[in-house]
Amino acid sequence: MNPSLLSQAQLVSFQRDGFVVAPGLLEDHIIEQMRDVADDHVAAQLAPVEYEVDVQYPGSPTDAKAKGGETTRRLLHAYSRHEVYRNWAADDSIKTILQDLFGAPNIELSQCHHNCMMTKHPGFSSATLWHQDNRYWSFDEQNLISVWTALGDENRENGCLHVIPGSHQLVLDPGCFDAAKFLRPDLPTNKLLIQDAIQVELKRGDVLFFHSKLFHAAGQNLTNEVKYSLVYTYHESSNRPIHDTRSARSPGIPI
Ligand SMILES: O=C(O)CCC(=O)C(=O)O
Repeated sequence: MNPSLLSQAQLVSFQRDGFVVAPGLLEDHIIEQMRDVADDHVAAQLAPVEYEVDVQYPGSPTDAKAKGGETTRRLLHAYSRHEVYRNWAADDSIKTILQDLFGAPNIELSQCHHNCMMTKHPGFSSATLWHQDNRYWSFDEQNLISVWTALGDENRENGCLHVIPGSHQLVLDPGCFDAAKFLRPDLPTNKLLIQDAIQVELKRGDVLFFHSKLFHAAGQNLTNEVKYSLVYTYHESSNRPIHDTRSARSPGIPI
């Protein structure tokens, strides 16, 4: 393995909190290239795209014909979209940090989960309620890590992520969740849990690593600029997707 890019304290904080930020990992000229590609693909609505109207989260346009009905939410299959995205997915810095966080040498990118450019557009972006990413993911072990690269500053105003530190260790009863596996905000026990949330503000080029069981949420973009975040999910090569599930639809990419 390469020498670690995270300090021992950062590695410990990931185990404890379920997330860690590597500041300024991505160089500015690469960010510019990534943003240009995203701008082009949004303008062309280059498939596969998920629209705000598809998610029907709080704040989404009601239907495709409503104002803002063509607002993109995610440019899907980011890995296949452009070399600049592929290169970053397998960059040495990402690989080394993931090897440290998993404590294992062989890592794969899942093409089935995240693998997208998250876009949050002014005017029509929606909020995401509290959830764990692995609610619909099917692997031998619920031990995956998502890598969220900020292609611009992320803060409360433009809908940055909020997380509940340490919540990746929780085991909650099914009754804590609604039908879509979001935490029910009406339950007193959930309200207590959510009180511990913090916002994860990121600077352009920062990279957030977070565990697939970490509870997180995000707000709407209330600014005048689109927010772009490139998000990939990884697992140890020995942690296999369950046959015939969505997690097994496309092969993992060893990095
Ligand atoms: O930016 C957001 O709204 C959060 C997205 C998110 O949490 C997810 O896709 O799992």
